[in-house]
Amino acid sequence: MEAVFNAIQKSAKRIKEAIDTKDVGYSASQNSSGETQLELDIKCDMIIEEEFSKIEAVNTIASEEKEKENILHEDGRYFIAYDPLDGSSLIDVNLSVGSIFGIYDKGFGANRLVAAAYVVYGPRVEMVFAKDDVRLYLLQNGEFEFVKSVTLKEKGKLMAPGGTQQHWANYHKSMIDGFFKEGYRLRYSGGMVPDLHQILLKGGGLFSYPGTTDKPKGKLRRLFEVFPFAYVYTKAGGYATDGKNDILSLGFDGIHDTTPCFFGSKYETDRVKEVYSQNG
Ligand code: AFP
Repeated sequence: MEAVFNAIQKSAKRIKEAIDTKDVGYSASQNSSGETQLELDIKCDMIIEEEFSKIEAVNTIASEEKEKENILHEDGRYFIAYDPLDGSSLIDVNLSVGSIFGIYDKGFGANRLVAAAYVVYGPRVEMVFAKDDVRLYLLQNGEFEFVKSVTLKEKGKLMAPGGTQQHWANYHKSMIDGFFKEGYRLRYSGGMVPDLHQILLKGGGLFSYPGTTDKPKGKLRRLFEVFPFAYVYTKAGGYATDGKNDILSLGFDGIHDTTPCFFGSKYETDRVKEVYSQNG
């Protein structure tokens, strides 16, 4: 695991350099979700693949940017699913973006997660690594330095409601309105890494990306985005649900499968479960 942790750090430093130096142009290819890939997405994907290729413990990698998984070392135990540059459409407006990693043992699946990590490229570069607990690191003078362990409070103050409101279910809209009536403040940038990072570091709240009439299975991908953040939030003392089930109990159909998802502290996620068990 130490080697995987180091590879993530090396990748993050190289990605930060690529973000700072590379021209952002559009490539001709499309990823499996049909989005036009930014050259930078491809560059970041290659960086991570290169770093994991050097580690014998890494059996297979699956990238949000590639249609299929890729076997690296048949005798390795770790299966790693990653989103190399989540929120990359925010780069050209200079908002924060991130990389997400789910580290799975001997095969993919939420119940096989043994660690998860993400990196935020913002005014500063920070990394959160979750294994037994959740730890925050800051990139300073070329090295990631441990800052502190992170835990969520029982109840927070921030609300990050994703998905097109026009397509929300009525009960979902009433639930979100209810939180705002209780005094929650809106914090939504359109990048799940900085949005979830903010809620985590400020002690709690709710990030939601529900199933909607246009996207009944939500937008966010299970293996690359949802399972890793569910692991981080759960280890920090919070919870992640698809509305009814614990995210970490879910299966998946294909590596690009998506799911509705809600991440937060206990108070807010209990409310989600209550509302969704009575509706939908
Ligand atoms: P991009 O990588 O295409 O910018 O998408 C980012 C993302 O997957 C995730 O980071 C956000 O939480 C979510 O999309 C935002 O989606 P909406 O634009 O529908 O709110």
